Amino acid sequence: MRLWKAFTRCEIVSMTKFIRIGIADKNDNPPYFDKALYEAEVDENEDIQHTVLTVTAKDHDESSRIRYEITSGNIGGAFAVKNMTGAIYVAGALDYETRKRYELRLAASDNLKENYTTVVIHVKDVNDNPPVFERPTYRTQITEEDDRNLPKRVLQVTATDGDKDRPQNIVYFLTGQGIDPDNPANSKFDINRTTGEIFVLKVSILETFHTVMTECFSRFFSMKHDRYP
Ligand SMILES: [Ca+2]
Ligand SMILES: [Ca+2]
Ligand SMILES: [Ca+2]
Ligand SMILES: [Ca+2]
Repeated sequence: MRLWKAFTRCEIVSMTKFIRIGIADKNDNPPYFDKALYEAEVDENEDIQHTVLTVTAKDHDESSRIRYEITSGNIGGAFAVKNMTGAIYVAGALDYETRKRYELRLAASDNLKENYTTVVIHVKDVNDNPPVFERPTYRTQITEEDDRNLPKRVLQVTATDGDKDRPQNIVYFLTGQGIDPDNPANSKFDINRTTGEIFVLKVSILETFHTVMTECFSRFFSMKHDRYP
């Protein structure tokens, strides 16, 4: 009896030890892309730094930090990728008339293993070229006294446009001396807006402009516009 009491009064310190068993996430899975091919479009006049698309790779290893890199197809350094996020952005001047399509090879790496995908970027045409006359200067001569059969066709000008894949709807018009845009009936010359044919309407001005006109004729139609902006 005495022994039992002694035992219950005794303070028994119990110690429990926890042993933490961790499983380290080994980097044994390569990163992977959802698709083997991604496609995107970008206007040819898009600003530098504009993000075209973001391609994200996944990885079964929680600890894997994925980095992205363009490995081929980036002709002229037109694009770049943010290596932490996979955001592909415009890095150089694009020009639809020079190159309409880029096929980039994009790598995702977890420092040990890597995987690849293809990113096709289509450059979209923008009306970014002004029409250009086939000749910088057009010259013609008109007989001063010849006032028969007016209006008289004296010249035809032709312009072409570097935006070859869009309608070549070029509109011609005249500006300068002898042209009254507010009241065309007062103009000395007229031009066919679609064909570029130029007509003399009034011959009386020739006394004044005969010599000047041959030198400055091209200035009369130095302004030109596309019909489609
Ligand atoms: Ca991994
Ligand atoms: Ca262009
Ligand atoms: Ca263009
Ligand atoms: Ca154009």
